[in-house]
Amino acid sequence: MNGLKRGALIVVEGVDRSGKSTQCRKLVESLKARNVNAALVTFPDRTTSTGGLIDKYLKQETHLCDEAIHLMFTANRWEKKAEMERLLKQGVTLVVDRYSYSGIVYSSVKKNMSVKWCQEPENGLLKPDLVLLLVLSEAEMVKRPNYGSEIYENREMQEKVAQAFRDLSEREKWEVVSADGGVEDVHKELLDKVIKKVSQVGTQPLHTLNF
Ligand code: NYM
Ligand code: MG
Repeated sequence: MNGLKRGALIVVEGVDRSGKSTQCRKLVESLKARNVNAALVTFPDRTTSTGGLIDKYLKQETHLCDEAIHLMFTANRWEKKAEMERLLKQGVTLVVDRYSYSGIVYSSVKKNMSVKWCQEPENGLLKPDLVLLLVLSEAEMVKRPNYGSEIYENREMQEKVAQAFRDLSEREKWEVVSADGGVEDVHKELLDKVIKKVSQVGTQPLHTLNF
């Protein structure tokens, strides 16, 4: 890599309303303030052609069968792979708000698609250097009842998703961070882990997902 240090691929996962988007924005700001070249990536990216369809599906303005929408979410990540790889190799650390794990978890809790089936099309995408899972306690989940009107935003689905994320985090040995605390406390804990990772990956090769 000509001595140039690459950026780190950092993924933040969790249920809806766990504070991911706020935390991802703050991570990018804090990294930049420390002169770490960083950028935010959000999935689904609703601005691309697949993203437009995903947006309509989530808002329940169009119907797609479970298998088709699963593959749309995956295609939405494939569309961004080359650009993400280019940025990482240029030394930009990417903070990613949801990734393949959201894809696998939200789809596989529907029961008609196995985890194995859901994982398959994710293979070959860039492998994160660090996955941070934001978890809400049962008590805190009850305090945040104001889901929006998108398709998966209901208690039953979110509880299944939360459990599936916990199972995956144990298998994959992720960093699990409580999202119950105040925004600044959660931010501090995340930033600490991210900064450590950024300093470690410099000359390490990028890998791809291989479930
Ligand atoms: N979602 C997100 C999926 O079902 N599969 C995926 O691959 C991704 C990236 O989209 N309820 C779901 C989870 C969310 C919804 O995401 C919209 P967000 O981060 O709430 O905008
Ligand atoms: Mg949401």
